[in-house]
Amino acid sequence: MKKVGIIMGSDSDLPVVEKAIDTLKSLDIPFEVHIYSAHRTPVEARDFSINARKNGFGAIIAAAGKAAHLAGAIAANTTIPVIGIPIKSSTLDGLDALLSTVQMPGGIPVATVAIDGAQNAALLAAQIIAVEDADLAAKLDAQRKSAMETVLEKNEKIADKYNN
Ligand code: RP5
Repeated sequence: MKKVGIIMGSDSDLPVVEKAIDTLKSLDIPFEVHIYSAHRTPVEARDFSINARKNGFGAIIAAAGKAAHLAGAIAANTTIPVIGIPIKSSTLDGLDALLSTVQMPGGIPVATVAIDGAQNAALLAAQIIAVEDADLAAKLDAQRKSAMETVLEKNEKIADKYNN
């Protein structure tokens, strides 16, 4: 199975990024985690992305806050799908990171999830890997079904409480 690369701009992003790690673990998807910054370690971020395909990655998650160029800088050097997580780590509550990540110019796509949306980033990476992996696709379908059943159980409880 292809690996997912998880890159964060700083170790201060880890509390959010851990949700992506946990989600990939729950699906038995192999991954690598690194701290590379578009601004503080641009050479390492570039080297990772240039070599990502030959190193067996099928999707890359890039999490960064503030002037969050990490996802775009990685996407500039690979055609492997890049998913950006804008991190809420500043006085602007993540809106700065959201706009920096989502507003990519034409030609270099970054799939941007919600501010601190680490779980969805991991699920989207899993769905990308699952295009060529039927077992993983079945696991994702089962997870969706279980989540749907949980909501329907809650619906029954709330209906019992208020609709009689
Ligand atoms: C960004 O700046 C990082 O991704 C982090 O969200 C933010 C703050 O980094 P630290 O100053 O906490 O290392 O590059």
